[in-house]
Amino acid sequence: MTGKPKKAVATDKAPAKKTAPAKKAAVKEPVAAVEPPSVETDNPKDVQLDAYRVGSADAVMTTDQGIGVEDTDNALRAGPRGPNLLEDFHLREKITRFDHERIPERVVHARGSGAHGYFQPYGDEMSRYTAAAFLTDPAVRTPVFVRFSTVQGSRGSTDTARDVRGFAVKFYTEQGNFDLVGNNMPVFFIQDGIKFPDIIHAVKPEPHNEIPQAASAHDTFWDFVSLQPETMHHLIWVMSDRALPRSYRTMQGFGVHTFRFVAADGTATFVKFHWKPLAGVHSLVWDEAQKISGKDPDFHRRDLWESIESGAFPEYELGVQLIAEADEFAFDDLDLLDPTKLVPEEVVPVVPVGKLTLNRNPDNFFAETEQVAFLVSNVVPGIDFTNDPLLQARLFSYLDTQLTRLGGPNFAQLPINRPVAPVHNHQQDGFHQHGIRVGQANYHPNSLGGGFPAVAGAGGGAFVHRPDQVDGVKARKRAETFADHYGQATLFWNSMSAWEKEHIVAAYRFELGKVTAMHIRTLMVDHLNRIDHTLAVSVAAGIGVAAPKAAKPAHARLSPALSQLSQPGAGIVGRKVAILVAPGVDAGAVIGVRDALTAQGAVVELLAPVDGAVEAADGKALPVDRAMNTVASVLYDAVVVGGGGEAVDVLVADGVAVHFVAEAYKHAKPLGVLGAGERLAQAARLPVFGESDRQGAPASKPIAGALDGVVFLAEGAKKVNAFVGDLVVAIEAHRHYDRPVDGIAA
Ligand code: HDE
Repeated sequence: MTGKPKKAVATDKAPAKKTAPAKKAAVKEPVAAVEPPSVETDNPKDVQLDAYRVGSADAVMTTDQGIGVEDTDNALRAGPRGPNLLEDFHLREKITRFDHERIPERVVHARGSGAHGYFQPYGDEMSRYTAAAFLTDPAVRTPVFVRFSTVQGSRGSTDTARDVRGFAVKFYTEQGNFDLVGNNMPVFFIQDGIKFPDIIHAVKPEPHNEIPQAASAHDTFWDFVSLQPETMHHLIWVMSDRALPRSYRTMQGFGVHTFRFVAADGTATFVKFHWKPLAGVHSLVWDEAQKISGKDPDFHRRDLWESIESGAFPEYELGVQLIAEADEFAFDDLDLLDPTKLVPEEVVPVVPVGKLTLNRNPDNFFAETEQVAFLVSNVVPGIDFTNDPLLQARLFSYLDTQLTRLGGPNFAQLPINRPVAPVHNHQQDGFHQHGIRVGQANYHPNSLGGGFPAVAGAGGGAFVHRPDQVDGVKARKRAETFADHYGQATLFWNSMSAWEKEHIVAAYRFELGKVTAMHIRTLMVDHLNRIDHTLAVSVAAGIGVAAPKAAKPAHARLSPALSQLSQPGAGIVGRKVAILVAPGVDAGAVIGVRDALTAQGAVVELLAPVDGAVEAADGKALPVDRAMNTVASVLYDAVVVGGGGEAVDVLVADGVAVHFVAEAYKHAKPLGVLGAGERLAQAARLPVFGESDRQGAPASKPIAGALDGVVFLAEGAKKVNAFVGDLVVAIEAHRHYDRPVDGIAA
C-alpha cells in the first residue's frame, strides 16, 4: 500500500470555490447540487483527502455497482397493489445499506466534534530536546485533525454535561502520524490502567436501568470514587468549572502523562504537553449548562462549526514542561509517572512551542469525525513513552478498540486515518483492504522482492525505541511514591478564587445530593475533610451529613496557574451577544452598538418577540435575526437591552424578555442597557437599577458607567462609543461573579 493513493472513487468532481458562509445560518436557500470544496494546495493531508471526496453535481443516480437507477421512490411490485418482487436489487441494496449504517460508538468519548487545521512551531528551540521535525522546523506546517469529546454520554447526548473533555490531536507529520490523545484536565482519576473498566462502568449509566445519561451524579460513580482515594484530585477538577467549558475554543488541553522527548543525539528529557487556548479559558455556570442541554444540546459542536465557518479560527498554543532525566526524582511530593499528579507551572514553567489553528470543518461527519481513530501508540521519532502505568495500558487499548469499532485491521487506510508519510510493509488482507499490492514477496527477509521494503534504521528515519534499563521484581504492586492522594487536591482548592470555590462546593452538593446511599455521602465528606476542612464543612451542610471534626490542617501551597483567572484571553472575537428589541425601538443606538461589537469580532443577533422585522421609532424597518422564544439567554455571552419607550413597554410586558435579562444577570453575564431599557432591567429586579413597580416607572437614579458588568447609557445620551467601550471590557472579562444575585428569579 502506498501512502499516496491514486485518484480514485470520484469521477464527477469539479472542485468549486468555497463560498463565504451565509450570515444568517438559520435559513438556507435551496441549492442544485453539492460540489466538493476546493483544497488548500499546500496542505498535504487536504490534497490526499481530495482523492476521496465525491460530489454529485450533474451526476445521475446509480447503485453501488454503478448501474443507473430509474426510480428510487417506488419499489418493483407485481401490479400497483401487488407484492414486492425479490428481484428488485435496488430496493434490497438501498435497505441493506441503510440497515448497516451504524457502527459501534466509542465505549468512552462517544460524543465528539472534529476539525481540520495545522500546527506550526514558532522556532527551532525544541531541536535541543527532540528529533521530531514537526516541532522544530518553523517552516513546516503539519496538517492536523482534532476531535473534542465528552466522556460519559452516548453519541447523541448533550455537549454541556459536567464531564471531562477529550482533546485528541492527530498530527499527520512527514515522519508518520503522531497522536496526542489528551483531555482538558491535566490529571486522571486512576493510576493504573487496570482500573479503567471499573471507573468507566461506575460513571456510565447504571447497568440495570441505563440511567442517567451524560451525568456523573449517581450512586455507582460516587460509590466507586469514594472507595478509590486516588480519584480525589481529578474529582475536584471535575467538580470545578473546568468540567463546564464555555466552548471548545476556550478550554485547555493536556497530554496528562509524562512523555519523553529524544534528541538526535539520543538525550532524553521528560516532557508534559499543554494546550492553551488563545481566546482564554472560560466556563459556563452549572444552571446554564443544564438549561443549554435542553435548548441546544449541540452547543459546543455548533460553536466550533460556526466559528470556523465565519473565519474566527480557534487557536491553541502548544507548550511543554521539560524535566531533565537527571531530575526525575527531584520532586518530593510527586512521581512523574503518576498520572494523578501535575507538575505546577510555577515549579516547571510551560515553554511555548508553536500554534495549532483549526481552519476547516469536516466535509462529512461520519467519514471523518466518527471514523477517525486515535492511537496513543502513534509516536514519531523524537517522542517516546514512559513507564506511567496508565499510559502503558492505553498503549494496548486504542488499537484494540478500533478493531471492533471500525470493523477490522485496515482502519488506518480510511482517508481520515491515512498518514501522509508513505506506508510500506508486509501487513496484508483482512476486512476492507483497499490496497492492491503487487509483487510476489509478502515477507521479510525476501530476495524475490529485492529485499523490499527494507528496514530503515535510525538514519533512514526509523523509530528507534530508546534503550532503557529495566529491572525489577515481577509483582502486582504500585510504587510507594504514588501513595499521596490528597496533597494535590488541596493544591487545586487553595489555588481557586472565591467564586471558583463556591462553584466547587455547589457542584459537590449537587452531585452528592443525587446520591441516594447516605453512607457514600458521608464517606465523601471524610475524603473532602482531608483536602480542606472548610470545603468538607460547606459540602456537608448542603447534603444532610454532619459536619466533620476539624482535620489536621492541610498544606497551604498554591499554584495560581490552576485558576481560570490566570488565563483571561483578550478581545471579544466569537462572543455571542443578544440585543433585545421590539417595535418602537431606538434603532440608531442599537445599530451603533451592533456594528461596533461586530467590528470587534463578536457575533451579534437582534432578538424580538417575533421574527422578521420591527418598525423602529424612526418608522424604518429594522430586521431581526430570531424570535426571542426560539433561543434563550443561556445561548449568549452577553445581553443588550435596546432603548425606545414604546419598545420597552412591549418588552416589560413580555415574560420571555424579563426572564432573558434576569437569567443573564444571574449567570453573571455582561449586560448593556440602553436608555429606557432600564425599565426592563428593573422589571427583572436587577439590584443595580433599584426597585421597580413593574409599571414602567423610570429609575429615579440611573447608574452610570459599568458596575459589576452592567453598562448603562442614559436616555438621550449620545455616548454610544463610550458605552461600547465599557461593554467590550465587560464582555472580555466573560463573567462578573461578584455581583449580588440573591433574590433574582431565573
Ligand atoms: Fe482513553 N480511550 N483510555 N483516555 N481516550 C478511548 O479509544 C482508555 C485515558 C481519551 O476522539 C477509546 O478510540 C484506557 C486518559 C480521548 O476518538 C479507548 C484508559 C486520557 C479519547 C480508550 C484511558 C484519555 C479516548 C475509546 C486507561 C487523557 C477519545 C474509543 C488506561 C490523557 C479519542 C477510542 C477520540 C478514547 C481507552 C485513559 C483520553 C477505549 C484503557 C488518561 C480524548 O480505547
